[in-house]
Amino acid sequence: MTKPFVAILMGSDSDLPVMQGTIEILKSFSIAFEVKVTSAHRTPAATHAYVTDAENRGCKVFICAAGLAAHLAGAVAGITTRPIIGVPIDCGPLNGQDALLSTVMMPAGVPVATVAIGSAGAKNAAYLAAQILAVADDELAKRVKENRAENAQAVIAKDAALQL
Ligand code: RP5
Repeated sequence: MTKPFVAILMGSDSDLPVMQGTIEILKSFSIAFEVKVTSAHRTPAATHAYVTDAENRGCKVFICAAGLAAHLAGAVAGITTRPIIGVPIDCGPLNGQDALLSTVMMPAGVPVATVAIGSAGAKNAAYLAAQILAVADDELAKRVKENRAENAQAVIAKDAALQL
């Protein structure tokens, strides 16, 4: 029996501050995860080996974050048929526009579900992974729905507290 988990891959440890948002949200849903620094360009063989091994050990969703010429999510999509969520990191002179296009513009047949550039995308990657896993996990689906309701309540409370 393998234990289901989410793998968070990032091209560099410099991506970690943004990807803390992913980690915190997966923790809040009690979703098991692993974090791996591995690069499509700098360590292609290690990336391939990790993805194959992680899938064999029960990885259900891969979240891949990279900046600049961000090919990590696409490279991982070419290795596994598990769902891939790509997070473009907002670093470098183009502030993540380069990473967004590199991540999202995949050829047909090798999809990457690409989220927004930077911290909102990092958080949405975790929410999206939770929603994917929740399709086959009623307890998790309940937690996801409760979280959505709590977030709505927080907005309503902020509106009520507005002092103009
Ligand atoms: C990408 O290059 C990484 O994902 C990172 O966003 C960017 C810069 O990496 P470092 O030079 O900071 O290691 O591959």
